[in-house]
Amino acid sequence: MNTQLTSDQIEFYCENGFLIIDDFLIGSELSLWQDAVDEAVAQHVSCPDAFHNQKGEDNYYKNVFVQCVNLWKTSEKIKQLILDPDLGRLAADLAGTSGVRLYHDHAMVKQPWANPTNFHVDNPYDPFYSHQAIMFWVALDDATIQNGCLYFLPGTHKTSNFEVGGNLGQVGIGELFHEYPEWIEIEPYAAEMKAGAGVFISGMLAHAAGPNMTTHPRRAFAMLFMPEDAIFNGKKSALPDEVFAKLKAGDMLADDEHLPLVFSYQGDN
Ligand SMILES: O=C(O)CCC(=O)C(=O)O
Ligand SMILES: [Fe+2]
Repeated sequence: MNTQLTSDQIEFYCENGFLIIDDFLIGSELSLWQDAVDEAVAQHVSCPDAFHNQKGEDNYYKNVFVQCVNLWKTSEKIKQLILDPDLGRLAADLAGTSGVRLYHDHAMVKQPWANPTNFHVDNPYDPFYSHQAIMFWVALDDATIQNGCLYFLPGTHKTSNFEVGGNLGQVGIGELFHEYPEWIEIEPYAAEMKAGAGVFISGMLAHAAGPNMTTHPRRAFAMLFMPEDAIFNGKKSALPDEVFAKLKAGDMLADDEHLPLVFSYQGDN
């Protein structure tokens, strides 16, 4: 894993709200990640209690992607790969925070002929509000214009708010622009990425993905990190039931079992 950062890269992230690390996985690491995620996804979709978005009523959203959440809890291999302090340090350095917890992971598989992922902002859906929320999205297949690569609206992390996140259902790719008309002229950045590349995305950045117009799945695996001092805002979102049950708005999100501390400058790692 390439976990080095230059000051230019940090500056790019602060300015644009995303940063692509082209050569994140090195050599045989890519097949290790692909195999671990394939195995965990196969196990997950066959488990009736596991959360994935194929269960909902909304046929359009069902066909945006297959999303499997918290694979680190069922796959020892994924746990080993992602609860990595070097990765956590990268996220903390880019987000400008003293440490990060894993909020959740998710595999995002865009099947052949999948619908586009509408423009949206992630953090308004999270159980904490923060400009330091950051996601790391790793391409497990080449992500191309044809199979549904990500698109970013550079700089929108500076003007988005915590109230409006957008909608991934059948409202239209650009529905978010009704809420943020000032973004309408911002040219989207098409993030074509080779398998093994990763991209850090601010939780406040507007992003989307195209449809998959190929006969092969577009696999990606993402980790959502939250600052170590994140405060619960009352939303359950993807929090496990037992964590949510114990919380009241204003509490610190510091459950070491379910929201593990991946890296902290204040701790021992
Ligand atoms: O992979 C995709 O199509 C969208 C990913 C995304 O929006 C997310 O993980 O927050
Ligand atoms: Fe997103």
